Amino acid sequence: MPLESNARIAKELARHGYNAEREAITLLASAPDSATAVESVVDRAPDDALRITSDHVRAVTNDRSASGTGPTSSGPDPTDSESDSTVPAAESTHESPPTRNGDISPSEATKDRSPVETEGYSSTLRSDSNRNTDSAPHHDPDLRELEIGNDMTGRSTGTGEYGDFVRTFRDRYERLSKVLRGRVNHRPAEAIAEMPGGSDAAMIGLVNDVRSTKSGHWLVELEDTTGTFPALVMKDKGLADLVDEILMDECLAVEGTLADDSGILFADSLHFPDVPRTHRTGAADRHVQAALISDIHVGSDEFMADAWHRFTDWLHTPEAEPVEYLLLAGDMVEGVGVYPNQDEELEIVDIYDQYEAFAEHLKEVPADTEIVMIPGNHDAVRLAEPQPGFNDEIRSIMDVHDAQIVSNPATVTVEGVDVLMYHGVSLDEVIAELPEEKASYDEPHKAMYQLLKKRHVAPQFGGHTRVAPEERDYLVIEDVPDVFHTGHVHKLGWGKYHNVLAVNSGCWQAQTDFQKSVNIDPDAGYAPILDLDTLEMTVRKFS
Ligand code: D5M
Ligand code: FE
Ligand code: ZN
Repeated sequence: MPLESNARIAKELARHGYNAEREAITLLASAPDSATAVESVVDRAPDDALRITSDHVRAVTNDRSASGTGPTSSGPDPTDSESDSTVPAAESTHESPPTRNGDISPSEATKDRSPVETEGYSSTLRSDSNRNTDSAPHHDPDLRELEIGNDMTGRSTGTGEYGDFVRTFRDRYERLSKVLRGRVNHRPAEAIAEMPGGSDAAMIGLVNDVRSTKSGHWLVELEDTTGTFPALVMKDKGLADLVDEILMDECLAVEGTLADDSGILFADSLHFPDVPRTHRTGAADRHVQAALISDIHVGSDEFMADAWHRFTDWLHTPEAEPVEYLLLAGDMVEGVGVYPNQDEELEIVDIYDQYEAFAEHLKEVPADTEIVMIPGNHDAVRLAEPQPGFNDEIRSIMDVHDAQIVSNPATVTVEGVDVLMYHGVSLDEVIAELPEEKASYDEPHKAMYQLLKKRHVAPQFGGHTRVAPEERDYLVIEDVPDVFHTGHVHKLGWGKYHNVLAVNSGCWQAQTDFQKSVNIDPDAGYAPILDLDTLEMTVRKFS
């Protein structure tokens, strides 16, 4: 069996513990005798090399004259045969142009059309890699730009004391009220109570309480740094739709008229911090792409290894050449003790072994891919958000790829495109609390719109989403991102909200028993591919 594909060569090198540059693999694939070339490279790579570079390959191939032509059938690898049956047969060299999705409406994205633009890959790998040997654009690391923002790894100061909570909420209030200040002429709660009855007044505060009254109106109590003040939203004001969206502890502005005794504000309007409709997005100044994925769940019985291999195989094809970035939004491994009875569905029971296995899977990704990852609720870091980007022990296990490992949430600016990465635990809460049409598992991106509207990734405190107090509220969305990337709910969905592309990236884990019991049908084995120059998306299916 020849080593006839780039992907197979990558896998073979990974089996020997090596990562490889894409160019190195292309060179190996085009060697007259790929199998022998791979063997020689492995034999002769320096002991301390973690990745095979094109120089390593040239050192070997230049030693040998081009004595043979065409692929040879030597170098069988019995351990490698498993993946054969899972790779779609390569039948034609025709590459269908990926369909682009521009302004995708949310319903189009997940309901009215299949989200899948291209199935697997369709190119004949061997001939493509030959053809590409000379023309393959070299990845020039100098063209890359990747900057991390809002990373709190190593900066946790909270001790869980009362004062820490006060500081976090003050910071939330400060930064989000700033967003609202230009829109309403607000006064502190204390001052509003002193204003004459019947005055027009506005307040910005964190939602302290929201409940409906017997007569069908709503009482919304806001809190600022001076105190609390109640607002009454009458049912005939046409604000029901907005009231439906209110979550506890989020920052909100209310405008209205004070009652005669100045004890309550009759609301005329409600304002969320929101994203301006005029938000202008950044763009890369060359054609380059990022794969946005999450929820790999290595270690679970349901981890879809075959789909993962197909994905990483594809990354080695010429078609995936522009995919220079891989953004991973958490749940790298299945973890242990995350949910009741989870141990019954574990293939790997030790958390460190799970990360070792994950690292092996990561090695299949081309070595020159820039990787950024944040943790999720299944990962081995504290559950409370913001979650720091792993301890040194776990980092060293995952350190096969020079990945940037940062906190959840964090922002990544990739060649001018600001991507907000957040695992997404609060999406469960948004979906549970808001009406179906505003947020559902079938349209996870709509729940993401709500977080953008609130300019906070996890507004509610004390509920399903654990929040850790810190010196500042790292969960505030201070700067409007161009792309918002989450996972967690294991559903694929994307769409644009005020020019911001929201993408929930599905998973690599088939349906678990729990998911079956609650009718969650996961979208597993998809990779959304984002054009960083146009912000258009293509979703590829590997399952
Ligand atoms: O969660 C994947 C999705 O499934 C997310 O929406 C939560 C939900 N989920 C999964 N297992 C459970 C249990 N046992 N209880 C409650 N909700 C659950 P992930 O955390 O990525 O596995
Ligand atoms: Fe998950
Ligand atoms: Zn999760």
